[in-house]
Amino acid sequence: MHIDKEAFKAKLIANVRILSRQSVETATQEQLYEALAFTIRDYVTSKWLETHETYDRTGCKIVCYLSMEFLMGRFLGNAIMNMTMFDEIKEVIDEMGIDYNLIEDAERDPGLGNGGLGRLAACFLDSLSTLELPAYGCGIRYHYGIFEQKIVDGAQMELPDDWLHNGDVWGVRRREYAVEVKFYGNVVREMKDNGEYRYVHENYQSIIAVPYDYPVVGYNNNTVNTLRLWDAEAKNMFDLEKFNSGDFQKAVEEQNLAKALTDVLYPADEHYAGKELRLRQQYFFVSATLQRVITKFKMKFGNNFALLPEKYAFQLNDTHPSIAVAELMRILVDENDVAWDEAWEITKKCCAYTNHTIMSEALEKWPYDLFSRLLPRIFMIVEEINKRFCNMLIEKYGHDAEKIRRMAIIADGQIRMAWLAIVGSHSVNGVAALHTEILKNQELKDFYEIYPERFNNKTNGITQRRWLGHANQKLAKLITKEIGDGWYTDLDELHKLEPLANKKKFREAFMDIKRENKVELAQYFKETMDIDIDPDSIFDIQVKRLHEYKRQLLNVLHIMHLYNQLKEDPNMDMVPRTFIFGAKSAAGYKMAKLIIKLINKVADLVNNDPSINGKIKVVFAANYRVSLAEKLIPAADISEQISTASKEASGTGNMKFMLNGAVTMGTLDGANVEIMEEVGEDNIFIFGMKADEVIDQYARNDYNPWDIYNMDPDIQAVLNMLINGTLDSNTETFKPIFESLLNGYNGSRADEYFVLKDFNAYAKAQAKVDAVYKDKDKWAKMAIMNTACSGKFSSDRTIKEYAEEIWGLKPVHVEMKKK
Ligand code: 26V
Repeated sequence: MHIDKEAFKAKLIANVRILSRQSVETATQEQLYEALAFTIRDYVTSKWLETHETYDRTGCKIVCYLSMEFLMGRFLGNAIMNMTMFDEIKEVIDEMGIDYNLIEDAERDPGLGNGGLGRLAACFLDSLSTLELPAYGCGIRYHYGIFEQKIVDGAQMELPDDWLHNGDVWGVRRREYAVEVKFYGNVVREMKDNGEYRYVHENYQSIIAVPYDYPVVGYNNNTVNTLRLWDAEAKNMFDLEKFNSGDFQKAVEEQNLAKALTDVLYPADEHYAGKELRLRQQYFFVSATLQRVITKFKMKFGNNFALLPEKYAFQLNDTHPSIAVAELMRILVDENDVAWDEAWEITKKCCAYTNHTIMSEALEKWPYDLFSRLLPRIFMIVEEINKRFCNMLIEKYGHDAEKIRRMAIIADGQIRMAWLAIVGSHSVNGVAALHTEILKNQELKDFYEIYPERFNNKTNGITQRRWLGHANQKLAKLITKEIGDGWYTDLDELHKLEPLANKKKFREAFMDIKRENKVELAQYFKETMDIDIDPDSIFDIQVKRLHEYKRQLLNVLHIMHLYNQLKEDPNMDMVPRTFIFGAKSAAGYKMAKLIIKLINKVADLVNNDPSINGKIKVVFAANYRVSLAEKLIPAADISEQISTASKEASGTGNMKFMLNGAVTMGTLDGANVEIMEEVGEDNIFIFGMKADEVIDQYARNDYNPWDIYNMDPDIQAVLNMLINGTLDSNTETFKPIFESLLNGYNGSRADEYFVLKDFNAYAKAQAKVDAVYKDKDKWAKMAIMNTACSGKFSSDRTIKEYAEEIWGLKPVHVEMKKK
């Protein structure tokens, strides 16, 4: 988009003045950031208004992506890029003598998500806007996002993430769309005029849900969709009516209910704890979203609810918003007199469910009494859904009581949210081909048997705009110079780079950029941690949430093994390697925290031992988050994707690394399988057990890691370091890791994730990396092939599949009215 540079400059100067009473010369970086953001927001708003006018005028279908998490990353740079204003704005900023990068760096990450699931939601919104697909992201405006991580004496400390501290430049509070959400109380039955019954919720406590809208700017078009995040507010300081009628207690309770509700994101991914506050959060944003949708629907289309599935689709991001199934039924049946059967058909047509994990710890199962107390009417509706579903099962499998017990939505005093989501949706999808197969054949086998037509795969993707266009501007420029800028909206264009892998000049240019990115990262580590790393070493990076199944432990045990080898033979021939980790652990996940400590203690040992001649370095990059990922990923040579096969649903970091020319070291798990298909076996390092082997081995239950320990002196030496004082003078510190690998810990099986079983295969694959890297040309070709073959992993491809195969959603072009 072309801008009038002088007008822009004048606006920016004026905004610095208005917002901070400063001049450009005296303003702080934060103040300059705020002023620039406001200036950009002005341009965004014209498109935003036009987009919604177009949606209203055409009455087009809209998808609501319901998610507890949106890990958006910084807005400013992304908005500027997507508005295609970057070059001009950069010029203006340079002319004004301001350092553009420092301004971008002044924006705090809105960390409203834990990891993959939340970041996927953000990539999807970017693609939806870029593809001109009408969409809302619907979620919660947490006052505190994912905690800020500090490392103190090797251990993780959690600090609150006060991301709203300097205000909220991008959010627009929309008091006019506030809705009331009701909790607790009781339900009474009333006779309607026609002799039927209606259920009425009484004596409830209310919370007001107030939406804040954030713009989601499409790339090089006029579409600006909305991320709508709901905040909780108390109904009244003192609800006077209740106060006067003597219910002081309740007025105060409502105050308290509102206060905590949207305070903080639950920071434990893949671990369900059954906390009431979380269920409150879920119902709160789902109910607010659906109430608002139905109100708007009725304004446009009256009470013709049969039309609802043609106008709205609700995508459930995991089971977290699956209560939508029951809430939509409530709104249709109780509030709008739609008959049950008709409402049920509408609900199923509107809802679709995505599964993001097979880790059983993550399955949400709410205790019956907690659920029925908090949401008495919703509970009745779930009971009715369950009754009808079980009746259907009895008709089908009358003889098989065990199966019916397994499949019931309510059983063993619990409500199984995944089952509710499956039964109430027309689509159930996994997030990578392997994952979907495991769902169909193992985890959700019973449901696949009765609803085969509902199951489908949607392999995840990432947005190339943020993860190449913004994160790796040098590479983006080089690629555009060679093949044009079509890849911004059609990532398959990158295939045009394949023949260039054979051109020496291109290989040099490509690897020069990789080296520059490595130098920049090395500088960042020097400044923030005062550590020296060699940009000519192999940058081997594993960044993701810390979880045992992701096997950061395998990586660090291998580093200890390398260290032992170097101690034996300091002249061992190897390319120097820098191992970089970034990972947050759930605060209460002891083993994960201990693994963080282990990584840091190994870093202390290795980095401070002059006898190994700096051949290996270990860096734990604290507070891993989207903005840090944007610095790390472009500098990677090796991308570690080493989860126990069958456990990682997809992974999306793997795709970001591939796009940026890193070579994957991985197991055949999640989307790694498809990455190998795209890039070819020669351009990836694959090792270890296959998914079916893991599943079989687990079923046989005859694995004994002691056999490995006893037979393999290298592994024995490494494990002994955990308990012999090498890493920590207190020999008890890492004992739980030793125990978990050999005997099982806290009820888990010995080496539950097959770290020792895969160790040798991993070490061998790592040795191969070393050998291949020595051949500079060969490595460059591999790196280029990874970028060139990453087209499939654009979230644009993923979103097109959702739009066509699940939502029935068509693009709507937004035209700007002439001024
Ligand atoms: C579960 C829970 C349980 C209660 C506490 C808070 C909380 C937060 C998140 C979750 C579910 C996490 C599931 C998840 O993030 N799955 C990841 O989804 C990615 C996108 O599909 C996928 O690439 C990763 O492989 C998968 O682990």
